[in-house]
Amino acid sequence: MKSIVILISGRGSNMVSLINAAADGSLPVRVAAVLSNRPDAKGLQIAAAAGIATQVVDHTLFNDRESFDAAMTAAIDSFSPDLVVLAGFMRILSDGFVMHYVGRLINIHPSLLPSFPGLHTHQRALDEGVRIHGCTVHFVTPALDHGPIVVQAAVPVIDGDDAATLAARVLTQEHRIYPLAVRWFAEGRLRLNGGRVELDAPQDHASSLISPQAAG
Ligand code: NHR
Ligand code: GAR
Repeated sequence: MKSIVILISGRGSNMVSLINAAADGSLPVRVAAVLSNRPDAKGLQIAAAAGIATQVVDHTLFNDRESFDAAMTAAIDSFSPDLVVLAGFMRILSDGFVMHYVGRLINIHPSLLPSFPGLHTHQRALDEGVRIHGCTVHFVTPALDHGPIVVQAAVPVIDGDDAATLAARVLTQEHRIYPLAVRWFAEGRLRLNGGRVELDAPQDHASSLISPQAAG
């Protein structure tokens, strides 16, 4: 079975959705470890309680991004994962880190990329007056939040929304599409082709999911 390492910085609800899916058999991967750059990340206790190895690489103890990334790489590689999964991980990663994991590093981002890369996506979506918002799973490339898109889910923006209500609506969809994307990876069905992701043998999934282009 393929194994994954999950990187978090905080609450870890996306991490929980992956751990639960792996536990109930709907996601055929082993969660080898959960790593955090913050010692106080709530998700660390949840992972440990689930019997998963946890490790902290505290970014405040490093002088620069490169040395933090080198320590993070060493910690990750000690578990030999097939896939590295960013789940609410809040540190921008250096080009060297990203290239070390090319094709096996994914992120979930709380907007419909390429709209709203970076931080504070829900408030920015409200400020722009968009009617449709959502989330994106993408392969990570050196260009922040611009890697090939694996799957997206859309939600409506509803009158009276604030950043918190909108974030909660998006988060529900994040918890659906991240296990789905990791499953597709584990099944070997994702192919990178000219900066786009193709999904081999597409099968039924909910209509709110905008799936990658089906491979021939
Ligand atoms: N690294 C690379 N090279 N490429 C990507 O696409 C990445 C990445 C690292 C993280 C997640 C991303 C998101 O989904 C992600 C994608 C953090 C920041 C940020 O500005 C931006 C985007 C993302 C994650 N972080 C600040 C920094 O200086 C710190 C913010 C904080 O600690 O609260 O690193 O949105
Ligand atoms: C999620 O909404 C995730 O998409 C977002 O932070 C939240 C983490 O929640 N990620 C980013 O903003 C990355 N910069 P979680 O810790 O409960 O999974």
